[in-house]
Amino acid sequence: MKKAFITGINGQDGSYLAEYLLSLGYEVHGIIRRNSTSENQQSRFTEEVRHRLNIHYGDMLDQSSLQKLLFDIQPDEIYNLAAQSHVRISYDVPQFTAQTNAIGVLNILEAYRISCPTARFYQASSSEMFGNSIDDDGFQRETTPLTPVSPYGCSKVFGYNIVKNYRNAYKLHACNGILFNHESPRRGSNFVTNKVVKTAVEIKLGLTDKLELGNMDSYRDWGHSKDYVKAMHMIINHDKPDDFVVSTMKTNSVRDMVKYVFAKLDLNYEEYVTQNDKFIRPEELKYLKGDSTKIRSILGWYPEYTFETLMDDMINHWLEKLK
Ligand code: F7E
Repeated sequence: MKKAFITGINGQDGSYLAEYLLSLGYEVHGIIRRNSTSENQQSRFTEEVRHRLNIHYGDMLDQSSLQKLLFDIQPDEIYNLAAQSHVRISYDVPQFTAQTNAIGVLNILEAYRISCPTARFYQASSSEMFGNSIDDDGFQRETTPLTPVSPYGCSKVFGYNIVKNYRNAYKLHACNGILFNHESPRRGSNFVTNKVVKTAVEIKLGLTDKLELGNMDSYRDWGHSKDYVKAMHMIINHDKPDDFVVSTMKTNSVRDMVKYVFAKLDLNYEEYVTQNDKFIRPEELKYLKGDSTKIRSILGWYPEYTFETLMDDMINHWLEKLK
């Protein structure tokens, strides 16, 4: 039985990945941080799944806990998904973001190098690292320059680079997935997709009558988290440690997304949506469209969900939950 160790196991991706690896027969371990409200700590899992997981207390900022856990567990695969993952909030807590997303990666790499160097390592790198770099054909890909435009993006560039450095310097099987935006019903509702879908359903059900957003003219390449955790597993299981972009190769603006969701609910978005400057970022990343030809041709990964079926899945989830 293969053993996996997941940081960020209770996040959107961590929870789907844990369920996917359990379905493949893995023994799954993960760390959670100690919070005073313990009921929220494994909230994305059903009772049944929770009983099949091995959850430990740990923290990306506490290298000794990571080193001891990796030594005791001796995992075959380590997935580093833990992060302060909200881009706008990275302006509110820039140092915490850098500690967790940059130094945290170094902490777990050191723990891995010392405790279980024959394991394989996956780092959750992000399209936010590209900032406003776009290749001439309108895509970002593995070779596009990294010019981050947020504390979050800057912290992720460090994580990406230190993984490559450790791969080359210590001959570790360490790889990066450069994932474009990926969403699901489990997405936190302060990210734009779930905020829009949840509020639109609330409007439909008469529970609220307005939706305040920031910049509606930025473009994102949105896929489904369920597809993207399968890409993580393929990347770590490839013979050669390497870096891959994961994306749908399509882009939509926030406005396109809002229009689609409101129209699905027979609502005219213009009657409900206003702009509130508090959701505008000090510097905006305007446009993302990922070229995932490399992972498609080398590993045979393809997304099953489209932008539309992703949004439909989220709409159905909230309709069922709020009705
Ligand atoms: O914003 C605009 C906002 O917060 C998307 C994370 O998973 O993907 C995610 O980062 C866009 C931005 O995601 C609101 O300005 C407008 O242009 O959903 P988001 P993100 O910043 O792209 C990358 C790949 C990651 O790695 C990150 O961890 O939507 N927008 N109005 C808004 N965004 C939010 N959150 N709230 C609004 O009211």
